[in-house]
Order: sequence, then C-alpha cells, then structure tokens
Amino acid sequence: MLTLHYAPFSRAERIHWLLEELSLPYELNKMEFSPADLKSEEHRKRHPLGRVPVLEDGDVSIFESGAIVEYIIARYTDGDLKPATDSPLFPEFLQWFHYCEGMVMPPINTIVVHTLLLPEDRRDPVVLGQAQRLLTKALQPVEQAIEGRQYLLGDFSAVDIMLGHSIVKSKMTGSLEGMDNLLAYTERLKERPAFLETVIFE
Ligand SMILES: N[C@@H](CCC(=O)N[C@@H](CS)C(=O)NCC(=O)O)C(=O)O
Repeated sequence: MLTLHYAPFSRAERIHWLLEELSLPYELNKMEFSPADLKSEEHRKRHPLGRVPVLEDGDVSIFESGAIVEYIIARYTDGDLKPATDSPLFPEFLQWFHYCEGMVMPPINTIVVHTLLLPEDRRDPVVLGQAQRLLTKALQPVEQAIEGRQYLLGDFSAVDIMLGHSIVKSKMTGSLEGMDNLLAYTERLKERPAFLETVIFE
C-alpha cells in the first residue's frame, strides 16, 4: 500500500492529485503544516529536513515531489502522463518538469516566507519585491509556451501536476496578472475532478 505523508497547502498536494488522477489506492498521513508535526522525531526519520511530501511503498521511502511523481508513473503506469522518450515532446517534458522546482518554486518560497511564515517584524519588503519580480519573469516563458494549448504540453501530463500546481499557487500570490493564457489554464485545471478534490486553489 502506498502511504503519502502529507500536509495541506504544500507540494504534497501534487502527489495527492496524481494518486487521484491514476485512481491508485493509498493511505494519507495527514499532518498539520506546523513544526509540531513536520519536525517531529517520527517525521524526521522519513525526511531529514522534516518536509513533505514523502511517499512510502513497502520498503521504499522517497522524498522530493518530482522524484515521487516519476517513481509513481514508472512503477504504477504503462508510461501514462509522460511522452515516450522518442517523442518530440519528451525534451520539453523534461524541461518544464524541472523548471518547476528549479526556477518557479524558489521565488514562491521567498514570497510565502515574507508574507506568511515570518513574524511581521521580520518580513522584508525589498526581498519580497525581488521575489515577485523574479516569479513574474520565470512565468513569462510558460505563458508563451502554453499559447494555443489546452495543457502545458497539449495533452494533460505530469508537467501539469508539477508546474501546473506551482502556477495555481502563483495565482494565489497575485502573480498571474496580465498572463491571460495561464489564468485560463488554471480555470481548465478546475474542470478535473482529481484536481478539485486535492488542491487548494483559492
Ligand atoms: N523540493 C522539495 C521541497 C519540499 C518542501 O520544501 N516542502 C515544504 C512544503 S511545500 C515543507 O515541507 N515545508 C516545511 C518546512 O519548511 O518546515 C519537493 O519538491 O518535495
């Protein structure tokens, strides 16, 4: 049985969403997004930094949302949600899949820290402004790439689970202003029952 160690409003939503898209059976260990749960001795045994998501599958315990998505697709599907390696879309799949944690999430992390997590007297408007500008820059190529497409690669894929999730969170920080393609895309994601069930989007 797959067990997803989860906290709401986190990247663990990506794995929850994927498991629902694939209709796989799983258990959810629902923790609070709080040090009491995430930094507990028990959870630090699963993730050395006390973070989510973590997936357990029998003897396997794995962290990093992208790695977990790849693991589930490789072990539990016949290559679903990912173009074949000889498909012309495969390089683009890899690019956007990794662009998510590499380029889009770092400024989102900073925005969340300086708007929600730090006590008010330690929030820095200069750092926040830089992160907001960086996020807008990082999203612009995605706004162009999705032009004329239903999902990020055309058909729904694991890129929508990774980068699509980040785009939905970007919208919540007010960073999609003027990006009409991405705004329309977030509306299309809401037409997917698995997304609606698993991702906080407003
Ligand atoms: N690159 C990692 C990031 C994991 C991560 O930072 N998760 C956040 C939630 S989205 C977390 O657990 N934060 C708790 C904390 O920093 O204490 C991944 O994609 O899984």
